[in-house]
Amino acid sequence: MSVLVLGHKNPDTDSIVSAISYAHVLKGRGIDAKAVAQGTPAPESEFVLQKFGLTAPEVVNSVKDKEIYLVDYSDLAQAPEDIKDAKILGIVDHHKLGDLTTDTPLEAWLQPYGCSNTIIKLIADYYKVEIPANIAGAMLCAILSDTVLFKSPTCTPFDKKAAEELAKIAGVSDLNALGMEMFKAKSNLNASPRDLIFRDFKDFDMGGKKIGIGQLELISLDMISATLKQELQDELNKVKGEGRHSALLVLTDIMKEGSELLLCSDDENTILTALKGQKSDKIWLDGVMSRKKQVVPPLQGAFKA
Ligand SMILES: [Mn+2]
Repeated sequence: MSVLVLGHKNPDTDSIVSAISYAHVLKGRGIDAKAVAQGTPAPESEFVLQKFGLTAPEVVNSVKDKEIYLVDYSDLAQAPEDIKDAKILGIVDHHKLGDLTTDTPLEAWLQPYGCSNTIIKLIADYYKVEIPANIAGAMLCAILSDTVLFKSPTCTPFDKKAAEELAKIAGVSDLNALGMEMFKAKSNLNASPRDLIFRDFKDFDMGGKKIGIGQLELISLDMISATLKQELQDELNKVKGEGRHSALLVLTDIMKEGSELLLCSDDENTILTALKGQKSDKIWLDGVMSRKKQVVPPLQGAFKA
């Protein structure tokens, strides 16, 4: 039986591609591994898979009695419901350390880099596993996506170096052009307000409060009409009502390098203070591009029990 390589819920490009690239590296190490995912690819990931001729990982919702490697998360809230009945063999991640625990020793590769695929490139180099051109191209896209074309404050020199090396393997010469093509695919708003909110959405436990944060990265926020914005706010209010203390939607403008915040919360003031946002006709967070580095940590701090 193959071991499974599995990213987080509401998979983004890094999560989908990490499963594929890490399964490849594990195979190179003699481990029979299979990439799976907790959902179908979003438009950006679909573009990446198609561009480099890769197949979407099979969707898996249960991991009971399976041996698994986790990529791009270590939070229980991001894992399948029955993860406690699985054997976790290893983790590759670049987020804050989550609340998963294991019964047995595991292999953990955690680094504060901009992308899980940057870490996977280092693991491939460490074990001298060659990366084929198509997987290298997808890994490059994951780095460009997670670091927002190297503009996010999460980006490190390791991400740039890995991206350059992967671009060489993939035969990509213009990283910026590839990135813009990918973000154009990502800026697809042709979905229901609910699907847009949940396209890249994560629930966090902050001092016992369930706080859900979605993010949409767009080439320009001018793409969002006043009507759509109102529909997103109405839907967000419903999402908050589904057992959450707060629901946030971070609308990131890639070119302006900042985000507009939509919010529904039992305690708006604490959130606005933590994020240094001011409520006027809209909440603009200048320079905020990264949920994991600029949104989650101040909120965790504000809601610490
Ligand atoms: Mn990631």
